[in-house]
Amino acid sequence: MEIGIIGMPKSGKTTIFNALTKGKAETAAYAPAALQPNIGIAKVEDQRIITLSDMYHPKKVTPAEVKYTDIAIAPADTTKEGSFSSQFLTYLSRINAIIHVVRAFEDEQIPHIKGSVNVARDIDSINTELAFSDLIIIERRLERIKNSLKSARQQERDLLNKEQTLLTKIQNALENDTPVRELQLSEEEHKIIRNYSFLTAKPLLILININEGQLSHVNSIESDLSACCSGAHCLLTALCGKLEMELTQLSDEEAKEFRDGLGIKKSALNRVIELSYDLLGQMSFFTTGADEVKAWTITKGTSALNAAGKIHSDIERGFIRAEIVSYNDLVKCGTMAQARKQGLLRLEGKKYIVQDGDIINFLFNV
Ligand SMILES: Nc1nc2c(ncn2[C@@H]2O[C@H](COP(=O)(O)OP(=O)(O)OP(=O)(O)O)[C@@H](O)[C@H]2O)c(=O)[nH]1
Ligand SMILES: [Mg+2]
Repeated sequence: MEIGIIGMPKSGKTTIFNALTKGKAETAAYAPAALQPNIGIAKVEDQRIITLSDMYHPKKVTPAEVKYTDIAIAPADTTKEGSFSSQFLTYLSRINAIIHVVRAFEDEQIPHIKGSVNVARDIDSINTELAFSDLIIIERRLERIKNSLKSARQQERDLLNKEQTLLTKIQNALENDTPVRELQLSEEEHKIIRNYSFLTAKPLLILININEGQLSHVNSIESDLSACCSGAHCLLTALCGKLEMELTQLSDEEAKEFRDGLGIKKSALNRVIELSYDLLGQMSFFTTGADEVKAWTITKGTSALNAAGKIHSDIERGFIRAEIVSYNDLVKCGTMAQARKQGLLRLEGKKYIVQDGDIINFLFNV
């Protein structure tokens, strides 16, 4: 699972990428962007894994991770509509979710490609580009369906008709500024369009990149812009990219002191990482022991059998049962032995749907 960070030139994408992944990719006020994407991993800070480590004192602690790609848009691509390069579109079609970094910081030293800072305009402009790309795909496909219908047999004709109706519905929605992610589609409809990887179908996190001076009214900035973001698969939050990147250079303690001084309660970065995780429909289960406490990332709705396969194919192949206790139950009991005593350690079969925070011991035989 991978999240692409996109946005207007010089909006602070690489700065935020560095902050998220503790990376050191080059950021620049004037130099043209490097068109090679930056790729990095962020660790999900999860209180649960800290608590479990305090319980088990393992040799190794492995938190969940999110992968980010920072992809610059060539400046030429943002001057007129429909001009995202095909290379850029190919990158976008591969990623699972989009973070759109929007510049809200004023800085005379850093020219904005459109001559001024205007958050709503920039959100709109990228949304339009993404929709434009989807519309082109639809137009081409509809044209091809029309041709195929001339000679198609009955069975094929039915399928083509279905697809034509669906694509026309999506086309109308896009023309009325409704992205695919907001449409209520049936399972079957999702299947029909899966291979098109529509860009407006991808979950979207809009990240407003503000200046330090704007931190005190971050809540009103977010609520003023809430109309730019609707539906379950779109989120919006504001952070100061430059400050967050600088804070990653400090020790955790120093960073906390600094945040406290500025009245920032929680690391904005952790919030972004958590939101990314959520946006991707991901959740964690844990394995615990004296050697390692580890968070495993799975998609919501994963069965115990598939979760076992995530750890090792042998465990999936030889799956007998899963011993499971929920995180909250374990914490309430204090130890695994106590949880067992109180009957809170359950035995579940292959089809059990793993829940967020389940602590699992797989029993298997190979
Ligand atoms: N004042 C201020 N400057 C920022 C902020 N975030 C980024 N910058 C500066 O803006 C310039 C561009 O930042 P980058 O992170 O390189 O932006 P980018 O979107 O990756 O730029 P391209 O890859 O060239 O499109 C750098 O000089 C950053 O230091 C911010 O929150 N406040
Ligand atoms: Mg960059």
